Amino acid sequence: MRACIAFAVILLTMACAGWARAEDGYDLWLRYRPLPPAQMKLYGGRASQLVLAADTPTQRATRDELQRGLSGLLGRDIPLTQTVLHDGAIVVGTAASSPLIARLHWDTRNLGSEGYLIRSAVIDGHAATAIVGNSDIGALYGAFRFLRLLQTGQHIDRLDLHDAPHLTLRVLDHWDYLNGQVERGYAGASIWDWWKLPDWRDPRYTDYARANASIGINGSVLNDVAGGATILTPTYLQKVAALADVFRPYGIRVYLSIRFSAPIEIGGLKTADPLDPQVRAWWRAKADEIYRLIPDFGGFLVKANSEGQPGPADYGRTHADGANVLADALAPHGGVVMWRAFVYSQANPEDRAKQAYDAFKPLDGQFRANVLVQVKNGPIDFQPREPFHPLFGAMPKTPLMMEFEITKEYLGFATHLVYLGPVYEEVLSSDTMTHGKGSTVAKVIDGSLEGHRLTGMAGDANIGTDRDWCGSDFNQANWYVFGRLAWNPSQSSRTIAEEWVRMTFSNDDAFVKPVVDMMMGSREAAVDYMTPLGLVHLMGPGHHYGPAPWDASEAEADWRPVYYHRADKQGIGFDRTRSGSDAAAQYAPPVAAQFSDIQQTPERFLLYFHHVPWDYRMRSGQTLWYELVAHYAQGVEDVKRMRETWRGLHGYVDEQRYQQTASFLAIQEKEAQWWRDACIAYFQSISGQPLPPGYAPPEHSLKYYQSLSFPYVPGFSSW
Ligand code: BDP
Repeated sequence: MRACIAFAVILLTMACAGWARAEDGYDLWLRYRPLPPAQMKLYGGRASQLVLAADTPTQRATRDELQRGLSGLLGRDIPLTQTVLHDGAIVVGTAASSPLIARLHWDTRNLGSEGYLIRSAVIDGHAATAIVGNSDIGALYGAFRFLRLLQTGQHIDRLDLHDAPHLTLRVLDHWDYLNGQVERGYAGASIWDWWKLPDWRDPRYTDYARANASIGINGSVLNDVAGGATILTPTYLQKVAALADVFRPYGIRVYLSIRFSAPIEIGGLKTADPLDPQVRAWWRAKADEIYRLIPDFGGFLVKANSEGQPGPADYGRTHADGANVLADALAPHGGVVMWRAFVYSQANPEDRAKQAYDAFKPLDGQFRANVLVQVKNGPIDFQPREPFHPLFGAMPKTPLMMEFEITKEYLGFATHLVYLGPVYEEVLSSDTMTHGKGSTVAKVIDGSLEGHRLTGMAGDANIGTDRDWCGSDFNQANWYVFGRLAWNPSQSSRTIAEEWVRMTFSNDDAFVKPVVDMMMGSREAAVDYMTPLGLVHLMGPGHHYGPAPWDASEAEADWRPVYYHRADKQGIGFDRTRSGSDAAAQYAPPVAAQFSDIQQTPERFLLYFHHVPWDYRMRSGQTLWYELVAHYAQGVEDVKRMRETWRGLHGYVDEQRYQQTASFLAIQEKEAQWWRDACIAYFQSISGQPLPPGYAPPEHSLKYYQSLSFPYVPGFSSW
């Protein structure tokens, strides 16, 4: 009896500790805090023993994760055995590693090399759960899924589920420099301690790998696309190899961004011309050197001939020539090239929105089989809202890889609560119509529409040395949803948000529902207070902090907000129809027709495609000017509501995370108001229109907003 009471006290203490103990966010969604007692009891009988070989590094990682997770969630250690001793065994592995699993003779052909199945079964006369993959990595993914079932309060009896990734490459792109700075990073410095590598392997690298594996990310590009060539020198390749060693058990390959002119800078050659035999030989030798150190090296990511980067055009060669020389060097080793289509040049007077399509579409069919062209979600540059990129569906012979931005460069940096799931889902579910109705972007990138086997999605990471990794608790959701959508781009971002909230904060429905609603509405709020109705690129010059729709200070025309909104006395918006740049014509005919016709264009893209008179009648019956003001005001109202929602949730989460979110929401409200006021003040100065009745005038004069300057904005310097 005394033992029972003691046990109950321990359970209670642990449950309370899980609720009350301050948390710093380090554990991400892998918190494994004790479940409520009722749930613990429910699961207890189903998780009493772990049957798992631990002979390989991945098997050991799987064992460690299950032991950590189950003991944390259930409040007791789960013994590890090699045979099933009683009911409640969890049998994990592959047919090759586990005779028990081999004896089940389950058909695992549709799981591929990374999929898994989780099934309730009777094994050796005992009720058990089997987590099975065709590879150790598949089993590891299954183990994370099993833990997620517990974390999110699902039933685990009568399980029969299987899953496999829809995309081959699920990659984080780190914009990290070797000096520790992170381009557009708002969560501290780079987590790669290049100086101390390869000798010091920070345990954080393992936690990074665990977090990625838990959501199926299987690649990491370690350095920024605009970095130098030093990463390819022998000293740095040793460091890269050390990281690869840490990541390998978790199924994560390393990739490197390379500088196209590396053969000159570190190779001593006079040219980097991709058709020069010496250059070709240099890249081959470099690839051989890398693979000697890192046998499973993933490949190269390249930003060429864009924003000042060198590239094949410097030698009169095409992007295909440039990509292919690298592809040929990597091919014998199984590596790939991810060649970015984020290409535009100020020397080109054409609408920037058109330039990537113009440069790449004619090259369809000219890339080697191990090249993916990596395309940003929209034609401009990760704006709060853009239509999908017209290249999706327009290069059927080339695998196109999606690039999303996870770091919130254009969506409020670290502090604004903006869940990016709806940004990603909106683009992935867009119908390109390139192969008839239903040709969604998701089907282009998962290869099903055009028959590609090599497929991928990249996300520009929001990770840094902050304890919470991402600069705020809610930013972690953006890393999470990216990984989950890279696994299967047809999933619902709401479902993923719910999963994340349950794991990160609480399983209590009274908390989950309002928080998920708040997250789902947060992106539209940001669009409203920043760039409503299809506006883009109104942010401050260079650092991209705050509103500056008036700005024309940048040397390059298409870095200036005024280039994008084109507001004048008559109206506002960029005419991308036939009477303007005709960028709309880059879409498949039915989509082009829709975007070219002001009546048919969805109002969320109105000013992206049309220059519209201020007194134009919107679908609501109000004028464009009225609606513009109303959207700006709505954005601020929405943030106020988000704050109220959060205020009502005090007590459901630990104080530390509660308070930080509350403070960040206050910053968001202040900055949303600033965006609203500055934009209305500016556009009013152009339109000359009176404010619609009921809308408060901006707090300050336009001059005041224009006078603000921000010399030390994070994530940006003149490095
Ligand atoms: C822009 C960022 C810049 C990146 C660039 C890119 O402002 O820092 O280098 O994208 O993706 O949005 O190359």
